[in-house]
Amino acid sequence: MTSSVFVQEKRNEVAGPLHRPVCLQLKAHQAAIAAAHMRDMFATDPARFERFSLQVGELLLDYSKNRITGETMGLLVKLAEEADVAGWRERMFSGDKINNTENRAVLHVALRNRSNHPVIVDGEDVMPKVNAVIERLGAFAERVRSGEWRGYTGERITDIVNIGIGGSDLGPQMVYQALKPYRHPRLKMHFISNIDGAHVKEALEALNPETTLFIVSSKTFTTQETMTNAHYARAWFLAQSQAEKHIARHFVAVSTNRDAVAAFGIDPANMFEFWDWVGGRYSLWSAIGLSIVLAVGAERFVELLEGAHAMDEHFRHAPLAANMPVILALLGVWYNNFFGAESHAILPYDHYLRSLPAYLEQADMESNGKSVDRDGNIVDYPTGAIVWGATGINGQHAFYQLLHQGTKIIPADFIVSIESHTELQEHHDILIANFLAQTEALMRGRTREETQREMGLAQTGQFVSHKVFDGNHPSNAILLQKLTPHALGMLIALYEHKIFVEGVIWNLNSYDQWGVELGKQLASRILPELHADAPVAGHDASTNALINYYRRMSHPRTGL
Ligand code: G6Q
Repeated sequence: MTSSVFVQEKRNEVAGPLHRPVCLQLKAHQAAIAAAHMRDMFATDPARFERFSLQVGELLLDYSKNRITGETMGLLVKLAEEADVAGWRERMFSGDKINNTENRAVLHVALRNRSNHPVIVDGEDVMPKVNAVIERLGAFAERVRSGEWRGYTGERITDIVNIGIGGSDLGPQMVYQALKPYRHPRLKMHFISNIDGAHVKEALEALNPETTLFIVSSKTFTTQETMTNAHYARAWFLAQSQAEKHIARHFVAVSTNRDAVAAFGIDPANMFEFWDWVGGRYSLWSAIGLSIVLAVGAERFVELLEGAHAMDEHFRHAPLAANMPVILALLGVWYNNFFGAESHAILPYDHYLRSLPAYLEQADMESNGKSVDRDGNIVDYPTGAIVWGATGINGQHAFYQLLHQGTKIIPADFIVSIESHTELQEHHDILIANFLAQTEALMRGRTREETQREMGLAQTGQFVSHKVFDGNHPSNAILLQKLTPHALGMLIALYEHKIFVEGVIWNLNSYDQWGVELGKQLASRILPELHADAPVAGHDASTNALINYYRRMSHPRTGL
């Protein structure tokens, strides 16, 4: 049996969550409103903004520039009810093992459970150990920040290098960048993730081993890229310090794997732990956030946790129809499954949020980029969107052409802060004006008549069609009062829960990532073959030829 026949047979067995009666209603409703233009929806409903916007703490979500009506939202909320979003939400918060393929609870919410009510995993309340680690992180960071913690020659620490990848890199790096205005003035952060030697080499070139502290961040402490970079950093450090006893002052670890940390030579007293119920891409709230605590201090880190907790509370208790993460998720499903949208753009109008798109690419696509549902059935409906983006203002001068006049439907989130961290008010006003103009332009477009009138183009010969904007392109606007640790915590948690709700509706396990395994396995097979004596023949013709080409062509460099 070929695999494609197998897929076909499995498909036929599956009814799937997108075959619910409410989905048929949604399908019919989509067909009925597909041709409706948002500019008409606004024209006929002066209260559209009030109806389709929501404030939670210092976050305002305006979702009125979407191709929705009151009926759309009613049906989508019904879909959320039928998918039992409320039940799954409670299962997550109460520590049920909803990550079924790894038999794990999913409790990043416990890491920021500032109200401290017990969260039970395997009969044990995890809150005391969560709180103990937050205390330890804060105490350690304070010693480094105050200058009490010194390097082996008695110098203050000036540079901190986080070595990690994926979830052990993207979250802390994004948050550090976002909270730069709050950073310690004398501590510089560096993040090394890439196995390309250029990354570690370039980063260390500028550093002094006497004043550098390394955080080896790895949940498993077996990740090849991280461990290779960590061993290189260790050798770099020893080349100058000359004594293993000094490692303890310059290397700390964040991991769940105590034995591997000790084997690396890091004093287990300098290991900060977390637990298997924290997924990598949801781990910035855990000890993986040590670089954040070092940069902004324990107090600010707690404010970040408090912000996330505020969003957790909203998500847990607000009715589905007035629940910010649920609304974002339902809109995601609406475009993904009923309009055939393939991607979703994240467009921060905030220099400090420039790494948010990369962070959300992982958070979303590693969670919901799946074609098998939680029960092992192959799905017959689209799941996770392709998430992408960049800072909005730069995008305007680059890829926005396609958003405005391309043939694809690309729902987009526009994110901005009302108060800037700089005093450059003129810059900020221009930024805000562009933020507002873009969502307006995407929604309204510009008709042929308007184009001719506004541009003084009388005839079709003057490329009028090229200058017309169809509009009707959906967007959300998310406004933060200011990019504080609290607001950032809320924003990240908002997206985490959006991803969760979409996963529930698609009946996915959003918390495993089996799709990253095959490549790792093949790479470990190929690695020794790169320098094999005889030509390699065990792969397909392309892979064999490429390995052998590399063997031949890299000889001059390696001297073989
Ligand atoms: C995230 C993934 C993945 C992981 C990295 C690093 O959810 O699991 O990105 O974070 O592979 O893993 P370690 O922390 O174990 O080194």
